[in-house]
Amino acid sequence: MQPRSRLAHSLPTIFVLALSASTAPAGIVYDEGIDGDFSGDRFNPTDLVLSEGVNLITATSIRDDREYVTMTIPAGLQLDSLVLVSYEGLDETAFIGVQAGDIMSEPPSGANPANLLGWTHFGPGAGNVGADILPEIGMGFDAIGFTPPLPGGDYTFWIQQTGTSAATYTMEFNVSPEPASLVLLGAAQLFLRRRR
Ligand SMILES: [Ca+2]
Repeated sequence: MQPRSRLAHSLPTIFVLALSASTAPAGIVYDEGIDGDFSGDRFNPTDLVLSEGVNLITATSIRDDREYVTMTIPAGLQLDSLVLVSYEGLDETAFIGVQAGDIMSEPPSGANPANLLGWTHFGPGAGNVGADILPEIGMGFDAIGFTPPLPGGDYTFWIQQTGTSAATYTMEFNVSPEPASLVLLGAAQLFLRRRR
């Protein structure tokens, strides 16, 4: 009788584990090797809608292959962190910038950082492989600047390796619901605005 009762006890545990695995939030996965090259047109970026959970992109950039990607963070969600998961390439430093909205107004050369929300360098040369680079982006020199998390909205990223050695990188965009207090505050403001 002993083995049978042990099985009976373990069944609910297995069920709960299976349930939590199937409902674990997960976001988009975009791999240039499978899904095609990201747009190189800053006025017509690739559009990705991030979901709650881990959103992964893998891309390769080299001189004249720039990546322009508009990340839409749906209302009620926020971008908590942007982790540089991996970086491969002989040129160990690449660039990432971000602007609010669905285009990148700034040209590849002669960009005005004052029009960017932020920017930073990334890769082994910048010493941030494995790190959350979102705070660094928010502190980009001469940019508008921000402190994470980034709230819901459209953000256009400009990512590039300007050197002649290709860089392949994977980045993780971690998205979670905005704290309930902020959602309630937003709802209260909307209510007050409508009453005026
Ligand atoms: Ca590319």
